[in-house]
Amino acid sequence: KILLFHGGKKSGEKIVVTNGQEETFENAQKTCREAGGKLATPKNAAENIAVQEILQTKGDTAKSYLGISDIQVEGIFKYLGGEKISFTNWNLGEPNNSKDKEDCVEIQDNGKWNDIPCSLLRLVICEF
Ligand code: GN1
Ligand code: CA
Ligand code: CA
Repeated sequence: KILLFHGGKKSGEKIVVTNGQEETFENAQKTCREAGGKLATPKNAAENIAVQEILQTKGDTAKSYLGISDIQVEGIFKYLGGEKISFTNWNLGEPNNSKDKEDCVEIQDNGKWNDIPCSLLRLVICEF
């Protein structure tokens, strides 16, 4: 397989890396899947920090999608595999489903999460 990613961060058994591109949720999900991974899905504080550290290397208040959404049932956030989420790091006041159309989750360079529309462009960070 061609090496598409570099500069990754290891946390336990997971490696998180970016391809440096900004994509919609659907396309970012596809990019990660085609590379043999999935969208970054931090399940504890250490994994969340690994993603945060990648964002900090990008500067310019970079943000990326997580592999989490409430597309199926409004207000119930689930992993891409369908289970309810077990770890969260929401910013104060989030998730707020602003304008009734925020079903995807971004992580900001302070490590905090915010729900946003899935159509926005965000840095692709995958986990392997
Ligand atoms: C942003 O721009 P505004 O205030 O309508 C953000 C929401 C946050 C909110 C927090 C697209 O909404 O997700 O909950 O700030 N929207 C976007 O105040 O980033
Ligand atoms: Ca929502
Ligand atoms: Ca929000």
